[in-house]
Amino acid sequence: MIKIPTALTIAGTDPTGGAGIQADLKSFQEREVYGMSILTSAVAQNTRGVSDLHHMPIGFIEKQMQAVFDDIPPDAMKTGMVSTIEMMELIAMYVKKQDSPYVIDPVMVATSGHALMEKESRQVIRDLLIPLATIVTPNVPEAEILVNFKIEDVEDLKKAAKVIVDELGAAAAVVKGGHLEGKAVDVLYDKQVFHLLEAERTYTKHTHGTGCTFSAVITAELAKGQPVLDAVTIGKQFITDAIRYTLNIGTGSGPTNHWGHRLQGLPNQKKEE
Ligand code: PXL
Repeated sequence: MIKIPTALTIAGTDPTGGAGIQADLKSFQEREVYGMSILTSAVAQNTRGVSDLHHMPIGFIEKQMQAVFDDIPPDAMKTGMVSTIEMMELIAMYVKKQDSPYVIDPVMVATSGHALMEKESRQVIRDLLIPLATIVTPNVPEAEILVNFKIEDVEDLKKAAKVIVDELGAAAAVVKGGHLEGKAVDVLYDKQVFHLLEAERTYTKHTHGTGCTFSAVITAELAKGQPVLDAVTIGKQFITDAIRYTLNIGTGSGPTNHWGHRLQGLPNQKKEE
């Protein structure tokens, strides 16, 4: 019997399906990894913005964690929207008990400007969760909060990735340059080498959930046993296609196309050794 890789997302919801847990599960599925999800917060939002949110009681999040880990321990996991300090403490406890890869998408503020992480939690994600990460995947505004300096060009992306790894203790970081001008360049640093991942930029407003999708694909590939560089390279190709083959859904910043990669023929299987 072939062992099916499994991946878990711990995150918030997007009822319009483009971001959060919904984007993660679609991405796991597209990469042929069995997807599981634990809900941290229910978010009332659409492509125009967030109107309300409710955090799950901490005891209930713990019950969900027990349900998954007692039955189907994931081959890799990711966290997205984790708003409160107590949620972070709970997640840290579970991550420390297992040795599968752990991806952090340090979701802080929605594109619409709505805070998805409480301000007091910023220090705690830095101190408690980031040292446990296989890879952290911040965009420019998130990286600026984590490293405390302004990021304006590729050199700054490199500096930020180095601080996240060498000073904050993650095993690797990919700082995404999507918010900067020009080519869409991301910088991956794994304590040894900087890798620059470049793609042609698609000019579109439909970028809702790009961060969730990118980090979910990385998680799926790590679940298959792919090395970090390969996982990030596949993630970059996947999100580039998802943005390029836009769906044009919604009246605001619409979702990306989770099957865009199929239109490009990206291989879905783990590479031959
Ligand atoms: O893409 C960041 C993000 C993550 N998780 C949830 C979100 C968003 C952005 O809107 O709503 C639940």
